[in-house]
Amino acid sequence: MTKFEPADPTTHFPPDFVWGVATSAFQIEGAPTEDGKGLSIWDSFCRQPGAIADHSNGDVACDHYHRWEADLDMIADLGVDAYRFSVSWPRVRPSGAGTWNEAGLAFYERLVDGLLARGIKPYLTLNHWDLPDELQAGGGWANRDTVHRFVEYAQGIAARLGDRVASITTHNEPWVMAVLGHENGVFAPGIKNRATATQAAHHLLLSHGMALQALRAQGCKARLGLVLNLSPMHPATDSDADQAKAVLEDGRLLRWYLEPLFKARYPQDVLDDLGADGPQVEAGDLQIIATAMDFMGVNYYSRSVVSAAEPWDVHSSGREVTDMGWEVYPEGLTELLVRLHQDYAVPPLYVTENGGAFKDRLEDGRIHDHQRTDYIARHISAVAEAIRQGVPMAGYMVWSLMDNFEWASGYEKRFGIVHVDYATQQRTLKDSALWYRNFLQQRRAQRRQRQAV
Ligand code: IFM
Repeated sequence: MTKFEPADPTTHFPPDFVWGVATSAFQIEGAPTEDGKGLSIWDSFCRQPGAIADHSNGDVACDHYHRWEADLDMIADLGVDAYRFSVSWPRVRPSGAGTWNEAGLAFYERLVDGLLARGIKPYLTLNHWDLPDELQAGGGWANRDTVHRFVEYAQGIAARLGDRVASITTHNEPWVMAVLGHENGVFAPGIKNRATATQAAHHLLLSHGMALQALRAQGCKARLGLVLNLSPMHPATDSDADQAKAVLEDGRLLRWYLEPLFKARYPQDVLDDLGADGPQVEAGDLQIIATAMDFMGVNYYSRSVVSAAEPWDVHSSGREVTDMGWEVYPEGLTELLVRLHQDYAVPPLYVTENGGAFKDRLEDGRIHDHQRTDYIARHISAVAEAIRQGVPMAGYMVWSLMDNFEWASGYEKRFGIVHVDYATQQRTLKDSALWYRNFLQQRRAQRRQRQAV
């Protein structure tokens, strides 16, 4: 049973508010070399001993490359307005440069047309982390050339699909690619160097701004934006040390991206902290990064609690946590959205990812995932509260449509509202999916009633 009743779906959300579900290419597609696809940095990273908790890889994942039609029927059955997915860059341009792969392009064309035929808006992401491996051999995101290869890729996809997709997101979560991929080395490409990470972050932002300008110049009709992973940073205590640490961490996760995007500058406190590890920025880069977006996506899962001494132990705090060990903290989503609205000239905002990994049990063909349902309902209410406080919210998307390859955690963590049996590839709607479908049905019914009065 849901512990927390969500906000009234009709009164709190604008009529054109978009409800969706989200996935990404590497996490669901499989078929890593089929029909001419090239390898990505994640294909290679999975082969590094110890990189993935359960020693798995994306070779099969949810086999979506072969099951896409049934998956689209399943999405339509949920009654959502939109499906957020990503294009695999090495599937459409195997080396990241040079020849395009027609079979790969045709796959995404079928996917987009299939969504439209089912009345679902396609929300396309260009880069959800699976950089072509050959570009990594040349330095990847740390090399400024990759910026230009990305712009070419964006132009090619927009020329092919830009007339049919509702939106194009350049990058999903640049912080994750830069910091987890290049500083901590726990994600592909597995580099551990802070200066490399900072340079990669700058090139990701630069390529975003350049792509926006290039796509607008070619007359792309889709709405253009970027998706950031953001969390409020709370000091563990009132001590000066904890508060100072929280400000710096806020700089590294939030302001490092928000300040260049909306104020054409990097935050000085973070630059000071980076010292010689700061990025090489050429004249004009920051103005390009600050190119106006049509929308921005926020991926929210939890807050961060920061301590200058010991890392804060969420488990001994008594707070509810997900299977990822992330605190369930819906009020942080309202806090974050209100802050974005107050501190920056943000365009319409989407929550482009929100959801929880929990240990699911299949019982008599059902998955009673009350915690996930509760998590989603409470976060939807947090969005409603942000709207009430004046934040220009445009949509909300559950992460994820279905269980999938959760990066370094492999298949051990399940985020889906649809259960995937990886042995048989059978999909089963969890109770959270049934709840979401019912919530959306109610919203439609109530809207019809109001219109009739
Ligand atoms: O699975 C990921 C997704 O690819 C990016 N955002 C966070 C999710 C959960 O970890």
